[in-house]
Amino acid sequence: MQPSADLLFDCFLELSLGLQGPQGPQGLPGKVGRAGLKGDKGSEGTKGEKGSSEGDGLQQSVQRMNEQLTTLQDNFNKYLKALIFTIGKEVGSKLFVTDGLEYDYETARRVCSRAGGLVAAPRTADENHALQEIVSKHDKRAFLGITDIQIGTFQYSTGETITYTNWYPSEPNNIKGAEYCVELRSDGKWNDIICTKKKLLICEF
Ligand code: GN1
Ligand code: CA
Repeated sequence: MQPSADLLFDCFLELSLGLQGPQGPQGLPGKVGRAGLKGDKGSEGTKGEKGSSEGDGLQQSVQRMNEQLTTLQDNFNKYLKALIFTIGKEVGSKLFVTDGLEYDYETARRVCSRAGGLVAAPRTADENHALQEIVSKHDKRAFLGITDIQIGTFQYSTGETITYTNWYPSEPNNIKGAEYCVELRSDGKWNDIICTKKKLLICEF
């Protein structure tokens, strides 16, 4: 898979810096006003700082900002690599992350939401494969962010009807009419399951 750390970095940067554009250049000085009446002699002022031309100052600021950006990008890439290596997978612009623990579906939803993500829901075979690798590594089946609690049709937690499936043969079988959630097995196949069972948490960001 082609890593998309650059894309994530762009998002990170945009969030860090806000959506405001860069500050514009300084305006031209105004016209010189008419001379006023002569005033009293003032007291002696404090000594000013050594002067430098405006152009030099601006160039130095840009250079400093470029150095800071390079450091920021290097650090971000390092943390992302460490994160993916230990607790997650990156597929396209999605990052799948687990805390290695098991929860019932409602708790899983709350935990992912509080972290700013969603319970992982694969929309492609590549995403499904990345999730399967996490499930295999932890040797625990995981909940997917897909349910048919609402209307009897499987939906993502966003409310959209699912567009990709990978059901195990004869699933979903809705045993006892009570299997409204979906688990991902270590073979990558899906099974509908009772939502109150505890399954591995994987969030997507
Ligand atoms: C069965 O055995 P297991 O956990 O792989 C069942 C599923 C049920 C599940 C409930 C073929 O799967 O449909 O959801 O138990 N599989 C079959 O725990 O009946
Ligand atoms: Ca089932």
